[in-house]
Amino acid sequence: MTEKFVELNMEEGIATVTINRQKSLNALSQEVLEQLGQVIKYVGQDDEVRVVIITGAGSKAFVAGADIGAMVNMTAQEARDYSIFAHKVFESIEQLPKPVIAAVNGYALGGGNELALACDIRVASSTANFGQPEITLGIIPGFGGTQRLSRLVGKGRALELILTGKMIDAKTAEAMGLVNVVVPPEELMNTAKGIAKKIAAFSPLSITFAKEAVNRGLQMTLKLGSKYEIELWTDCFTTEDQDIGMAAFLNKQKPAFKGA
Ligand code: DAK
Repeated sequence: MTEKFVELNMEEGIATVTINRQKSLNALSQEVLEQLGQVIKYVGQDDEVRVVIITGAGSKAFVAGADIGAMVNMTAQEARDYSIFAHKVFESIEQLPKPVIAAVNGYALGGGNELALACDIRVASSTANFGQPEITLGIIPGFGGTQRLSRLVGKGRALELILTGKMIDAKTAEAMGLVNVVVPPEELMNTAKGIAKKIAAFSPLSITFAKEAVNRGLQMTLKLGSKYEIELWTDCFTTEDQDIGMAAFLNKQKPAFKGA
């Protein structure tokens, strides 16, 4: 029987996905990636799920990278296939019509940092460390790091991390915009869940539109992105939730969004 490396826990509309392969610091083998892809597909289709949190098991690592043992003897073709597959899984996270929060509990290196980058918001434990150490292995980031890191923190900072392979602590990651917030380890999951609950109370439709406008807009010129925003903003006015939200404000009440 295949070992289970990705666990799913549902609570009040929040799906917590835990990568659990602690003997290798939760490194991303093909099996882990496959299971992660399946779980992301599942939570995407489950209407009960409003927000997803991805974390790593244990206190040491979020994900310490792609599995070096599995890559050591790869041919170029196998490496290409592995990278294409990982890109598909990470794109499914980025394009999920629900927000995804990375709760980074420890090392987020290589593919681990790239996984956090594919999420929408990153909350980190003060004990977490970040880096793209691929250069030390004679390769480059291959799960989206050269693209998403530079878009998030800027070209200079991204290249500094990618070209030196150095590790940075959580506070440094926060200062460069790689991480949204840093908290003590014991507060990590509660902080991530607090953000998730806040988001889950809003209209899932406007949440989806907002995520899509930002993510797809970043692939476009400002002019085309602005046009795309106009379309999605217009779509908001076809929803019941827009009526509910604005009427509640005017009546000084709390809105009870329906997701319709
Ligand atoms: N893969 C496999 N095993 C790993 C691992 C990894 N990435 N990271 C850690 N482990 C394993 C260690 O080998 C060790 O196993 P045992 O010796 O106990 O059997 C166990 O986890 C505990 O690790 P350590 O003993 O090393 O623990 P320490 O506290 O001393 O050090 C560390 C923690 C995170 C600093 C260290 O383990 C470390 O430097 N790990 C490697 C981090 C790293 O370089 N990560 C980047 C991986 S490369 C591609 C697409 C994408 C990528 C590559 C190619 N294609 C185009 C195909 C992405 C690549 C990466 O992510």
